[in-house]
Amino acid sequence: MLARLTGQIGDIEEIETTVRDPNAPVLVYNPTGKVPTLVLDDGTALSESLLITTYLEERAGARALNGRGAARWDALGFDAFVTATADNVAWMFRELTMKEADKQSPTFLALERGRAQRNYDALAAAVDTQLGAPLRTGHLTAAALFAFVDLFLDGNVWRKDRPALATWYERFRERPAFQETEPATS
Ligand SMILES: N[C@@H](CCC(=O)N[C@@H](CS)C(=O)NCC(=O)O)C(=O)O
Repeated sequence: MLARLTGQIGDIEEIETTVRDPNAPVLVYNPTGKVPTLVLDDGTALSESLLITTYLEERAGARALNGRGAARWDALGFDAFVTATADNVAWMFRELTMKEADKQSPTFLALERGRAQRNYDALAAAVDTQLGAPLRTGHLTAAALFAFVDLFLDGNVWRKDRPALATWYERFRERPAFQETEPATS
């Protein structure tokens, strides 16, 4: 999304890959097998979304979203919070999908569900602050988080009692950059 929104997508070759697969094409570049991975012209492989978006932001120059100085740190701090929320949700997803029901840890799931609810509350409060501000990278991360929860978990878990947050996401989904990168539903 960021490459599209900052006019850099034409400079990037997009390569489809599988994940959690010993033959995944991404393993040629990144031993973790994680997506996204951004490979630079000199072969340097960047892993972790926040690092990749920080690189693209620097490369975008005047088209960068996060501003400069204190505004940039505010935007990056918010993005890092949303990124951590997405990582926590991904742990929960793995516990639920990669273990038999009787092997799952109720303690772990209760802790992660509590953490997710706190973070969704903070995101709902941010509709009037960071999410309400001009477009910045944390908005992209939040939209990706909600798309993931809707697709793989239960969208009601973050929408319930948070109508302004749900409306924020519906508006974001109208962006072509979101629609062109939306995860496949089948
Ligand atoms: N913290 C990472 C998370 C990346 C991540 O977990 N991506 C998933 C997307 S499906 C993945 O590549 N999973 C493959 C695996 O767990 O082996 C980021 O922000 O880039």
